[in-house]
Amino acid sequence: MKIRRRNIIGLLLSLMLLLCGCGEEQGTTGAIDHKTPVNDGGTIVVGVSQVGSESVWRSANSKSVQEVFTKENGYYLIFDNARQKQENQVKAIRNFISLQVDYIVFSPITEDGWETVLKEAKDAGIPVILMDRKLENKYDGLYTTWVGSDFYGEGVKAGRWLEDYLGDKTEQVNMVVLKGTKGASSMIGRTKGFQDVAKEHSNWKILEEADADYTTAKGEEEMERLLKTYPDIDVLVSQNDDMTFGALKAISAAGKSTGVGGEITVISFDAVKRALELVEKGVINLDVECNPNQGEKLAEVITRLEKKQNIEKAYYVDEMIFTPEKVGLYIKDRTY
Ligand code: GYE
Repeated sequence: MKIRRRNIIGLLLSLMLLLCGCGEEQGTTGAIDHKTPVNDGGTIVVGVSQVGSESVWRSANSKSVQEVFTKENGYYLIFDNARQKQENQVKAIRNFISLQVDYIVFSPITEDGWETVLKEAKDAGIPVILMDRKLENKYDGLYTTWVGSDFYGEGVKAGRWLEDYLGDKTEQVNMVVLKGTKGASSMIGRTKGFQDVAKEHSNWKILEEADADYTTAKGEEEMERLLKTYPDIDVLVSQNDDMTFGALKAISAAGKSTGVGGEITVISFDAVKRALELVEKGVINLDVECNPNQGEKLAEVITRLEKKQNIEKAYYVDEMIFTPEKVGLYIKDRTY
């Protein structure tokens, strides 16, 4: 039988002590059932620190992890929802370290601000696997590997599609960008990727890039403000579907139309089912897919680490783009 750092019963006891009083409000203890006695037959204990539940994408990402790190698959999952607060993520990671989990998986809300806690994990000898968002390069020695999307590439895809869509149009094209969470690698990559294509076109004018934190409420609020500030918006680039849903509400409240044949061309990211349905209806012109199904890859990486096999520093998930012409083929199979 495999010797783990700590047997699971001891872990449960510590966990109860540590988390006692936190309760569901803190969003901790996702997959823990304190009442079930667990026998450690080589169970792999994984602590997952999730950013929050700010978007449909995020919920799908959490589900993908929870579906794979199950008792049946030989895992014991401690899942923590940080509710969009970096300090909650730091706290969760510290808990995982005290519990001597076998692996820490976490989606860093921002690219920076992890120095101390990641050093603590390293000193404790616990491998850290990043999920979804990345860290600044200076952290390269403090995590084992990363599983996620090519955010810069997603931004470029949006730009290249728009290039194609606008054809040889030479008049000025006015754009606004709704950006995701400040400091998040997905926001940084998508912004830069799109900007780099925009720079190649002297007639593309980015009027403003507004922070909207990946939420529907902020998307609506910011879009309402942008519409009042700039009466002539031609293109909206919204860095996730949730912000797009809010923005579409604001646009229709302002009496404007979007999508195919509409006044404002809409580019969105994530490609969740509800957004794909809007692509099919021609309300959204383009949705750049971001794949939240990262659980399987994470488990594969852990299996490799368990077998002491080589692993890469980064694993990219597959992604595509959706336009009204071909989206119909994909909608029914979309589970999120
Ligand atoms: O696009 C957004 C989520 O980091 C890729 O975070 C992720 C983004 C995703 O809240 O919907």
